[in-house]
Order: sequence, then C-alpha cells, then structure tokens
Amino acid sequence: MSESPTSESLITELDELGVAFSAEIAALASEPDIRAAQARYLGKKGRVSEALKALGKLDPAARKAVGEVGNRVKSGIEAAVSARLVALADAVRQADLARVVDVTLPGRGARLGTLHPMTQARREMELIFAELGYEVATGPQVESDFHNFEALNIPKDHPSRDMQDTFYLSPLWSGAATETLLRTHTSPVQARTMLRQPPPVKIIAPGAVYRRDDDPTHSPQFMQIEGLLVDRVGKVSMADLKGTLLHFVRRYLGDDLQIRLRPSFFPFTEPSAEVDMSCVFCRGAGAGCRLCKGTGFMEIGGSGMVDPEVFRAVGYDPEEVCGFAFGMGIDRMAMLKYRIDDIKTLYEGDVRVLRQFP
Ligand code: FA5
Repeated sequence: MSESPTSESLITELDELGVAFSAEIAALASEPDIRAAQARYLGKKGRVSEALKALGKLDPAARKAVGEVGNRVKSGIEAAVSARLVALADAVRQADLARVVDVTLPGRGARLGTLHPMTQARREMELIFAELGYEVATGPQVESDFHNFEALNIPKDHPSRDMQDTFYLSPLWSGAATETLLRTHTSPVQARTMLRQPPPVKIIAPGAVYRRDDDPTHSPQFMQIEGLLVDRVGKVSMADLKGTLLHFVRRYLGDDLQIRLRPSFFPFTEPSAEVDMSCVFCRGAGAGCRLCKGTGFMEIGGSGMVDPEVFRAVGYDPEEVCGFAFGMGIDRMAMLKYRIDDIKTLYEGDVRVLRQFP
C-alpha cells in the first residue's frame, strides 16, 4: 500500500503537473490536440483531478493550503490552453497576411473542352448536306421491328434479322415476341419521315446504330448518316444520287477524290449500289497501298433508288414518286479524315486523344 500523501508531497506533485502540462502543449499545433491534452489533466479522470482526490485525507488546515495550490495549477493550465490557442490563430493569420497576391495579374480563364471528333465529323457532314437543301431528321434508337425491317421490305428470313446480328430488347427467356430492338441502321428514319409527311422529301438522318459487330473497323455501336430524296417520277435519277455523293466526298475529303458505285443489293433500294470512294491514303493510286489493298478504293456506304415496296409500305404511290437513298458510316468517314486506324479510339474517351482535335 502506498503511503498517504503529505501536504508537501501533494503540493510538489501539483506543481510538477503544471510544469509537465506546459511542456506538453508547447509541442502541440492543433486545437483538437490541445483540447485532448487539457482533458488528460483537468478531465474527471485527468491527472490533476486524480491527485486532488487525496485532499480528503488531509487535515482541514493542510487541505486549504493544498486546495489553493490545486486551483492555481488548474487556472494555470486553463490560461496556458487559451494562450496557446490564441498563438495558433495568430500564426494562421500571419501566414495568410504574408501571402503575396498580385492582383494585377490577368485572370485565368476556365479551359474550354473541345467537341468530340465524331461530333465534329457529324456537324461537318450535316453542313455539307444543308448547303444542298437537306433537312436533318431524327428517329429513336430503340426501334420497332416494323420500322427497322418490315417497312423497308426486309424479309423475315433476312440474315440481318438474326439474333446474331441484331440486339433485341425483349429477354429471350420471356418467350415474348422480339418486336423491339436497337436500330441496326438509320434507314428506319426514311420510313418514319415518309409516314409523317407527303412528298417531296429531302432529309439526312445522322445517329447511333447498333450491331453485333466487334473488330478494329467495326464497333457494336457506331454512327450512320442516312440520306433520302423523294420527288415526282422523272425528277430524280441515279445520276443525281451519284452527283450528290461525289459532291459530298469532295467537299468533305478533297477535290481530287472519285467515287464508284458498285452493283449490290439492299431490300429497300432497286437498283442498289455500294458506294466506294478513292482511298484517302494513296488518293486512288492503288499500287502498293496497304489500306485499300491496292484497289485505290474504299467502301463508305450503301445506296440506291428507293424500292417501290417501301413507297407502298408508307402509303406513297410508286407510280407518282421516285427517289434515292444512301447510308454511310460516320465513324468510317471520321477515321479517314483524321487518320484513325482503330474505331475503338473514337469510343474510349481518352483525353490524350481527344485533345488532338481542337
Ligand atoms: C446499311 O446499313 C444500309 N442501311 C445503307 C443504305 C441506306 C443502303 C440507304 C441503301 C439505301 P451497310 O450495312 O453496308 O448498309 O452499312 C453502311 C455503312 O455503315 C458501311 O459501309 C460502313 O461504313 C458502316 N458500318 C457498318 N457496320 C459497321 C460497324 N459495325 N462499325 C462501324 N461502321 C459500320
């Protein structure tokens, strides 16, 4: 058992606690740390409070003398806490005042972002067709089987309607008819526009389309731009289609380029043609060019004269109207313009790439 403290030993202990506290907070530099130290000494179970519990064992005269010392030490600790907090606040203010701010410097403006190369490409294409009098039309990306296939004369057994090529939206296990899908091309906007208005029609329809495709030149989501011109029979010919596409390619990628229409088949055009343009790398020379495999041409889209079946599906009379349509990949055109060799680059959102297109 420890000896009962005497008034002298208690006074010494209290004085020593006062000194120890001063040393402790001198090293502390934040208010929470200082408050914690204060609690360690003056709190209910603090060191000073614990020492003062021995007061009861002293005779009344000694108790008074030791009590006074206790109060002096306590107020000393409180005063030290206040002084340290004031000093800290002062130091913060001084540091703030010492900051040198040159108010005459010109302001720093917020850095503006840039348009994505695909957006730049789309807008430039829209502008070229707008100059020719085309209006921009839009349609939903979540489409019905009717607009994406049926109205475009695409038969039920056409390979593009296969699950392997089209993203259908009704879950397979639900057993529900798969009537809703992500549009596989922008051609449904042709049907939607003709259903909405009487002829003549002169529109382009840029937008996102989706297919189960994935390699360096094919992406599951990509952009197409559709074109549709419908007028009275005799006023529109394949030559107008070719002239329009040639004008577009030259305006977008260079006056020296040629286009070539290659016989093909689309259920919604008759006759149909693939659209090729001179390779932008060898400018049509061909020989030795890896990109066009020596042919001098690259495919950019499909086209043709609108099939009478499509006119019938939308309530137009094929005896009275005729027209042409085309659809090109915007990604493909942007890749050719900006010399991008992997289509994924357009969808990764890497700012190091995007900053190269101010
Ligand atoms: C069509 O999609 C037809 N709707 C085009 C058309 C419109 C023909 C009007 C006649 C009249 P095609 O499947 O060939 O056709 O696609 C057109 C272009 O889209 C291609 O030449 C290519 O440039 C681009 N394309 C196709 N699939 C992808 C893909 N997965 N990723 C990037 N671009 C693609």
